[in-house]
Amino acid sequence: MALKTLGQFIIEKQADFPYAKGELSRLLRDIGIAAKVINREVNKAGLADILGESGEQNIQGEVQKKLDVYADEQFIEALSRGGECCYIASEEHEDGIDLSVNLGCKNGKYIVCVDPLDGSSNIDLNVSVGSIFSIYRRSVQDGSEISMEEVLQSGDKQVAAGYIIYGSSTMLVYTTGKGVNGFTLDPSIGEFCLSHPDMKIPDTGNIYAVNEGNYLKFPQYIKDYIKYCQVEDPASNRPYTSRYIGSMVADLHRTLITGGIFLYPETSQYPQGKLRLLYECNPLAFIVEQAGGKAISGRQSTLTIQPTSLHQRTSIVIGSVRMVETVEAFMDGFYETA
Ligand code: P6P
Repeated sequence: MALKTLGQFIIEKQADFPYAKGELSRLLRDIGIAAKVINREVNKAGLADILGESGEQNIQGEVQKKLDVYADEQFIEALSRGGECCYIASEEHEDGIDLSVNLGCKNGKYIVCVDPLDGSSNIDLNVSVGSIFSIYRRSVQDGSEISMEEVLQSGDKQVAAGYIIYGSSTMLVYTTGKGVNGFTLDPSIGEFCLSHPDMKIPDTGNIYAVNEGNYLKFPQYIKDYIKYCQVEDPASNRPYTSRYIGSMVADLHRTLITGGIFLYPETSQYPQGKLRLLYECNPLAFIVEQAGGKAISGRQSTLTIQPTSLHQRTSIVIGSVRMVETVEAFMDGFYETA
């Protein structure tokens, strides 16, 4: 396959959008730039003095690793400079960042929700971590001050979403609503190159990913489903394999490629679920559904949830469509307790 860079691909696909004037293309390229800069630091975290904790706490009450802060700064820097984005909702900031006050971003048409470095508690363990982004268009395009209802749009209104996984290789995977494509960073030329065109998630699989340490806190239908995964039934390829990395981007990337299911259900500790809707679950749900999979939060499709706050949490069951449907069947009590 001839080498095709992310930049070339974005321009080529711009034709998919008859009214595109290149703003979204530039925005995606700005994100790619931030990803390359973050990748450089993540890859040498063990060496540079940016390992370890910055001492401050982010709004999640988690001690911020310096790389969290660094990654957040890179996205803000790249998006401010690019001028296409007028507002950023970041996991690292309690309030959103209104860029429209910057002259260059005043007419930015896009809102970006970002988890600059998800799974960062794994940084010191050399486990793969990731950045996750979600892009919306402003509902008004008159350069007026942005309102919260423009920011709090449901996931099915996303115009684009993606993630970067900093792993054994660094990949950027994204969708603009017309399929999912994956790009691998070639460090020798400093470019993301198309390596996984038109990604599709298998409609079933035999890997389930859940933090089983929460087992006793799960609702009964989840406990029943987990037992179902462990019961011997060669006809349905069970028992499944359990894989849980604790870094959502890494777990979802594996699920997208091999098929399988990832569950972070509501628990007694997190009755709304733990994971964040705007910059973890919505972008990953958009990608997985664009690749032919499914994502639900309780009985609702994750992408239809109407957000009410920037950092709200949700439960999520996401992955191969037939496996998610089996969980729905357990929810509806169609299965005997295993
Ligand atoms: P737990 C990382 O902190 C994160 O937000 C996701 O990347 C990951 O899937 C989840 O939390 C892990 O949570 O409670 O299983 O450690």
